[in-house]
Amino acid sequence: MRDKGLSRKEVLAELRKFWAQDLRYEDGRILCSMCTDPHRVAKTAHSLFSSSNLGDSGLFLGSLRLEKEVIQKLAALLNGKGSVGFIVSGGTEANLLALLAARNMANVSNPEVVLPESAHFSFTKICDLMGLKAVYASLDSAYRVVPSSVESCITKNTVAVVGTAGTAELGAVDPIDKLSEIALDRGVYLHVDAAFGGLIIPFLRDIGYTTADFDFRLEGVKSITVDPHKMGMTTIPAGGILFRNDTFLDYIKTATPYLTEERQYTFVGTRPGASAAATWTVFEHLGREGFRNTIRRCMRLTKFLSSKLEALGFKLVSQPTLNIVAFKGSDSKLLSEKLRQRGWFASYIPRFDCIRIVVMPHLRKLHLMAFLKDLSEIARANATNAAF
Ligand code: 0PR
Repeated sequence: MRDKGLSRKEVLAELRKFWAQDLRYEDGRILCSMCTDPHRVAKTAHSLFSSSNLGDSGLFLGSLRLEKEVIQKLAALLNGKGSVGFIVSGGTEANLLALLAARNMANVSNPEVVLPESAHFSFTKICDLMGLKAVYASLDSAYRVVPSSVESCITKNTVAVVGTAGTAELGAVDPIDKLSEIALDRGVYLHVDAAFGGLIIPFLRDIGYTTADFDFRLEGVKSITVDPHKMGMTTIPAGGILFRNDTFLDYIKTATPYLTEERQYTFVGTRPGASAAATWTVFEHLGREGFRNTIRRCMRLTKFLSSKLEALGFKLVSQPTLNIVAFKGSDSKLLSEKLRQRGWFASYIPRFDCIRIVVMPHLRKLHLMAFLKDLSEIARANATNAAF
């Protein structure tokens, strides 16, 4: 640290140099992210609550109320009448809290968790951290977990089954209704990772798409991850964990004897009230109507992109269920590198040897048209060496 500080003007000028090196969502080059430019009202709310710490919530009662209201709104969206939960650092922490509750409830000596092969990598971290053995169930031709495979993975050591409503790689939605039946039948905890899909699927139904149940309407579902910092258009960090009811909280609580609250339920101690405030503000400002409109637009663009890609001769890995398009060229890895050279950040997904584009709210049709133009130029330029 320098001995004598810079003036406000000087330091901010220095800071802007770093800022200039970051990509901007609004430039439309970020095609690989599940985060997006937060809504303007979220940024305002975030800065207003920048000093609030929900880790000592007795000091920040307004923030605590905002968190409770946000959780109630999410619970209503996910049909959870008595649901309780927290705004946490992200999907990783939310999934961690769910498996912590499940493991502590089951209290077996060699705990195992049944995961779809498509489960997010956060579960790898969680299993490592918690000493859980991951047992992987296979996928069907649409990349959804096969219920009979899940069933055959369950043993007396299984503490939880996980299903995903909107996989990170393809946006696939597992048959949660079937998993719920299995979980009830075998007396196993079912957690749904709807980090991405949880703020999409409820609105898809409203705008005329047919979607299967994935939420607390299904008896077997004990907890759901749903992240406002993904399709909730709020500021980072804002993950969400919801439990079916408050009995689950007993299994994740930690005594905090000298704080204004006697216990904490989250993994992170000091945690931003700004996350709850920003999320509350977006929800109140946009309402269901605003979410429906945003999702309608993202889905239209998803359709536009996927049909243009097919017309260019690329193969879709699967028909998009959510606003994620995954496609293959004959050398997808090389193609993604060529795209990067032209300033496009699309993910290369090794598991499916494909390129993934997440059609987030910051993307406009003109961005996708520019992307398609570059893509077809790359494909044409390389047609002679049959790389694409
Ligand atoms: N579960 C699912 C289904 C997810 O998609 C993700 C993240 C998580 C859990 C973990 O959430 P956190 O990252 O909030 O802890 N999915 C994105 C992904 O892996 C995260 C992401 C976001 C990646 C923005 C890149 C990026 O630019 O693709």
